[in-house]
Amino acid sequence: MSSGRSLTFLQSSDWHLGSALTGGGLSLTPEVRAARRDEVDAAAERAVAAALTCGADALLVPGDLWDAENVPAATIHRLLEAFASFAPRPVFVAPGNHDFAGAGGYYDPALLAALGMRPWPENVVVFRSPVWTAVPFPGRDDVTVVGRAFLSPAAVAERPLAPPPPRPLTPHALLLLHGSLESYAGPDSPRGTKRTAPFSARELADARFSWAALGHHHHAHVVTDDQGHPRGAYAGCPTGRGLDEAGPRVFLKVTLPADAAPFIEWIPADTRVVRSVVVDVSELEAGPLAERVEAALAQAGAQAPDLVRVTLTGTQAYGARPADVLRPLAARVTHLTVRDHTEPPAPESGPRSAEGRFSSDLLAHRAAAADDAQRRVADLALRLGRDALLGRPVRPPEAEDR
Ligand SMILES: [Mn+2]
Repeated sequence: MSSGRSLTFLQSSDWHLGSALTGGGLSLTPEVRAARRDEVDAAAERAVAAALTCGADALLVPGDLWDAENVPAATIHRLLEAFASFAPRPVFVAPGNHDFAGAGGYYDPALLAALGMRPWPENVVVFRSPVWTAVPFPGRDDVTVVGRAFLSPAAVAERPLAPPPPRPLTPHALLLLHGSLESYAGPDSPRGTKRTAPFSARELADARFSWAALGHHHHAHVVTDDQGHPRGAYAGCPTGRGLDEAGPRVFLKVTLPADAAPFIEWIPADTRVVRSVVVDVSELEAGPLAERVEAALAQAGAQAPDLVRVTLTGTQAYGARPADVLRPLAARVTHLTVRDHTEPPAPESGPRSAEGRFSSDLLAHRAAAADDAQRRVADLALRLGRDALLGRPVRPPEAEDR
């Protein structure tokens, strides 16, 4: 099946436009959260710009374009305008479990008309049926695209590739699939309710498509066959929304040569990186503690635009005040939250002093704690109680986003 022509496309999915960004473990301030929401909502614009820049023939979007049914119409308008700006090049969309294509949703032309919104652009092909459907690629009779839609947010137990849809006879055959690769091992790997429409790497290779654009999981992951050739990939979500989406975010530029294996290039998709940095600060006083954390940030590659959570571990030197001494470091990045998971230091005084008895009581309490939360309460009581007993200022720590 020699095609004689190569095909290049950009792949991206799981934009989750309209995400609230209220969780994620970063304790974002209202200002940073608002800025980040706007960046999440700009994913389609960034994807289209990247596709144009790299000369892609098409944009493939295998699902979860928006986060929930109730995202604002303005967010969808922005998406439709971005897609329209890619015309006449085609965009192929396979709705996922978040942006499911049920009646009365944003994929329904009747809803857009009823809201007085612009229609879906003519260059966008949306797979609106839950049944595998094959469509031609405008202007390329050597390419066929196959996809399907989720019609509800409910987890799907059936295996979408057992059996697979028929492999079109054109030289290039693209598959858009939103579902859980069973061997995916990212931080959001398939378990519980996140697993939907499961399939194996073997099933994917056996379907014999030229390429499978995969959506659902949020970290980039390439699926290879027994020969080590890439057969498909998750591009992952292009805008890190929390610590489960830490690390660089990418769009995939995929080239299908006429007669060779697919070729993948990783295109930066985000202007910021969400980072989790863990630092052992055992026995470090104020100055050295700040230096240690600063060095850890530098080693992690933290840059000014980044959103960072630092977790302190080890034993905390008495009176180290990490929250205070680390405050100046916040200026190094756009957002810094510090989580103090240090253990209390050994008691300073003998058991005869009030402080010594207080400490050994609290340490016993801590040892008997049923869970982490109780242990943290005991740690805090110990720290604050000692300050009170010794006549030092008692300052409670900052609230944590858990
Ligand atoms: Mn998703």
